[in-house]
Amino acid sequence: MAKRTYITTPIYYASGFVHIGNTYTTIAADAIARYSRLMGRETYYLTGMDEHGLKIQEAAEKQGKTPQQLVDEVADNTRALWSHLGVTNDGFIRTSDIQHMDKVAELFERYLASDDIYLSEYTGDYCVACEAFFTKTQLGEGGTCPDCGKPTRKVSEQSYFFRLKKYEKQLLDFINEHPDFIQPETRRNEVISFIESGLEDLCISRTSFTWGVPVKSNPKHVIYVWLDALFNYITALNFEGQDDSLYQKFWVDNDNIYQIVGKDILRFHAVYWPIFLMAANLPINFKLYVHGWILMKDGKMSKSRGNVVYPKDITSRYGIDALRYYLTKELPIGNDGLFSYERFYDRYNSELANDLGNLVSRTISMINKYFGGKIEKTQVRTEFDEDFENVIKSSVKDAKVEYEAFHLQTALTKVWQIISRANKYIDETAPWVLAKDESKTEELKSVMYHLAEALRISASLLHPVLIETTPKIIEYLGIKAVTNIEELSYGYEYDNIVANKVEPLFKRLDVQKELEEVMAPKEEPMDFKTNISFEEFEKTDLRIGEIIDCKKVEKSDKLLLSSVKIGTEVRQIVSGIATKYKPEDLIGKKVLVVVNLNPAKIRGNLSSGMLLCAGENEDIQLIEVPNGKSGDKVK
Ligand code: ME8
Repeated sequence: MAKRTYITTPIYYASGFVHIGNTYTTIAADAIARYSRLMGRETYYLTGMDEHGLKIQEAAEKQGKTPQQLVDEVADNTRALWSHLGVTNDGFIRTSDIQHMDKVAELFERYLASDDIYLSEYTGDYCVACEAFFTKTQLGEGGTCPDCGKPTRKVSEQSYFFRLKKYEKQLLDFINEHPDFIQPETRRNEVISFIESGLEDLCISRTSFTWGVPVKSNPKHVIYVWLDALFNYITALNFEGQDDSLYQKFWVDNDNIYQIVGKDILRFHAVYWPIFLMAANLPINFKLYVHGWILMKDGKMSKSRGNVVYPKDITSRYGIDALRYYLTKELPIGNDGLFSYERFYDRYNSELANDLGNLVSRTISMINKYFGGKIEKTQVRTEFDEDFENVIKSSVKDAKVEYEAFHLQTALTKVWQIISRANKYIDETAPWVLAKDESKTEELKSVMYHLAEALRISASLLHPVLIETTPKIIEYLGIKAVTNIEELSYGYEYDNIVANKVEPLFKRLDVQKELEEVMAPKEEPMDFKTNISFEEFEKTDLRIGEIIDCKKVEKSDKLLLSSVKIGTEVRQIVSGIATKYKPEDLIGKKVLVVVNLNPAKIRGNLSSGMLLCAGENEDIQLIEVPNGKSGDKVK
């Protein structure tokens, strides 16, 4: 098949901002995409957002937003973050894209027609955090979710079901015939035993909330968020669209497809996804690469534990490459890794500042000092040169094999063999001693040449991960940017002068000082939105309104439904402020209202405007204008 690569990350829930865990997957996939392009392969890298489901509907309600407002905000934020981190995704799919939703709705009807989906009654337990159904036997202690440990909810409603059971044997056969379908092996074995324990038909629609893709032929049902989400991998390629060339090229006529997922969503990708494809007669050429978790010292990262680290916490102090390096170096194949600032500083100082940074600055300054910046090949060899060359050559080969297999940690280790060997080579050859003896000039030349080669080759291989540092190394060497590493052979002919001055690539950190500053209570950086023009601001119609009636929204802990008098008009407005305010406390208050927002339905109630508040959750404060006149404009 053709030389091309399709690489995907999971699409992240748009219920909140992504943290360094999701960032791991995105950066790791980016490294593969960049590697693949450097290997001369046509590459398509897809990431995106999972925007439907109860989890997002409830998160929006909690913040007094419509789900669409929330997902727009999170998608904008995430897109900007990926761009800040240098992520080279070609596509960014959002499941609220109409073209995606239409295709999912159509596929559902096809499954109905082929009798892969049938209507029945569901009674069971549902975990909103994982958007997953569980049978009694699967539940954890006290009816909790076996995956995340949170309480589940009893659900009893009419539902559509997908005939998973029917495909049990076909899936097992497929996995047995394709030994590299799920990697690493331990995950493959988990999947096999899960299937062998027997599949149950999957509840594939919900009627108790509305934020999702409605079933065309029965719109009171919304399609289960995982059926909706999994198809992103092909709707993003314009599957069955007018021009489906991307789909044909990257999904059909391609056997180099990396679907990268965390171990938490293995079952969805290794069982449901291939079965959905089998039932629709669509090709399964992909391989699943399953990685572990980045854990914190106190376990899983979670908002409730207050231990979440966001990418900008790191990049704002230490730069993008330090984060990209730490994350890719941290996760061993098949296991979990750890994030702690102590470990981060340790790696930063020893691997980036010492091993790599010092090698670069020592080498460039020696080439300047001894040869006026010129790097020359020579016939004379030192006794260490042969071993040195061999280490480089075999490390190049090995690093490439590891990259191909998505073993990023090992790929970096292989490159570090070159870096460590080069540092040792400096000690062995002692260039400062050779420099004192004129008869050793040719040997010294050879040493400089070999060190330059070590730098050029390491920088080329580190390109997929260290995106800001490696171009600097190449620039210091004074050679052309690296655009291809297919033929990365020893023996480059340098006909240039190296940079005459080198800035340290990574400044050594004072660990104690850093820890004190990082652990000090944080002032949140002001996350201002981008500027708008005065005309754009003027489009917002802000008025003073008086709350004349208020009650709780049924079956919701967070929402209040207010009648607000704005001049001569009375508007009904839903706000997510019930955790802070009782309805009776609000009556008579004069508040600020945005009156020209498009009306939205929140929990079945039409909301025609928005009450302005400051703060969030328990700290939320309505903005009051006690002496204002109802209906007055606010400018
Ligand atoms: O599961 N360490 O989205 P999600 C490493 N929407 N990786 C981590 C991580 C951690 N601590 N935390 C998260 C969903 N991840 C669904 C996916 S796909 C059709 C739908 C990464 O926002 C890891 O890749 O919960 C994990 O699988 C993914 O983020 C889960 O992201």
